[in-house]
Amino acid sequence: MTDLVRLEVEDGIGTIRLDRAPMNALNAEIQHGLIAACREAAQRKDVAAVIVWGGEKVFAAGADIKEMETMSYTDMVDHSALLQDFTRSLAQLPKPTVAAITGYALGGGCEVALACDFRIAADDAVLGQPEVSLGIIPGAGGTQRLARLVGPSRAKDLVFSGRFVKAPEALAIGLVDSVVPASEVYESARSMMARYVGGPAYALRAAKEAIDRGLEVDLDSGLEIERMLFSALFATKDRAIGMRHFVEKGRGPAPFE
Ligand code: CO8
Repeated sequence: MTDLVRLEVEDGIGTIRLDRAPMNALNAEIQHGLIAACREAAQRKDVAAVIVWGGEKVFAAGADIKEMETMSYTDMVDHSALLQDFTRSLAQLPKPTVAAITGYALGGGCEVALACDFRIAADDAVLGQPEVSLGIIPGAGGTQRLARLVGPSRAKDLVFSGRFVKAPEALAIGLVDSVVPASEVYESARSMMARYVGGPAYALRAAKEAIDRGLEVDLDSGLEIERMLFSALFATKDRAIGMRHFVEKGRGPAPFE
């Protein structure tokens, strides 16, 4: 793993820390690093949930424009799969994830946030997909995940204009889930993820997969995905313990009681 992306684990929560001053510009090294960090977070039993965090000042100001500037079409044909793989590895991480957004989350930075399950933003955060101003479009899932999250017309407004969106508007349109004082972003993300530590990991994983895969298919196919995952959970200890606890005590076990 690169020093530019670290997985730090404490009390069951993994923090994927982007660390490339001054703006966490997402170069190829950071993209590979994020994939490796997601793989490690997915595999480690002591990680129940994941925060993506760029530090106190900035989440990420996008792909490294200086690295991209000299790339040709054929370079990008090879590289563009990596752009999508690194956000996909986050989107498919089989544990709850949250982006803790301070400062700028632009371009690829906004796309990293979009690949998380939830987004908590600082009150002075700024999000956006400004790629058109560079003569390109979002390339790490932004045209797809943004439209699914905020709807096609809002996504088109943001992508066509490339305008910067301040935290209150981001909250109003559903681009972020909550806005908190800048100094509290990381702690808010920790409190949110702490709910899942010690929880029924397979049920959470199945719930995430059913919702995310279901959104990509017609209703009947989605219901079939749900049915298979629902049935599979009857093979887990969590299911046996949870139901026994309810039958004996009249309620589900901690932490969801
Ligand atoms: N890439 C490379 N360097 C950057 C980037 C970037 N995205 N953003 C900022 N920097 C550098 C600046 O060049 C500057 O470097 P230096 O000190 O050497 O001159 C340093 O960071 C500080 O930046 P500023 O002086 O510009 O700081 P300001 O506070 O004045 O402005 C902004 C901050 C508004 C964030 C401004 O830097 C900016 O607009 N940055 C570019 C934002 C942008 O266009 N992002 C989209 C990039 S394209 C993209 O993400 C494509 C997505 C496709 C796939 C994604 C895969 C990862």
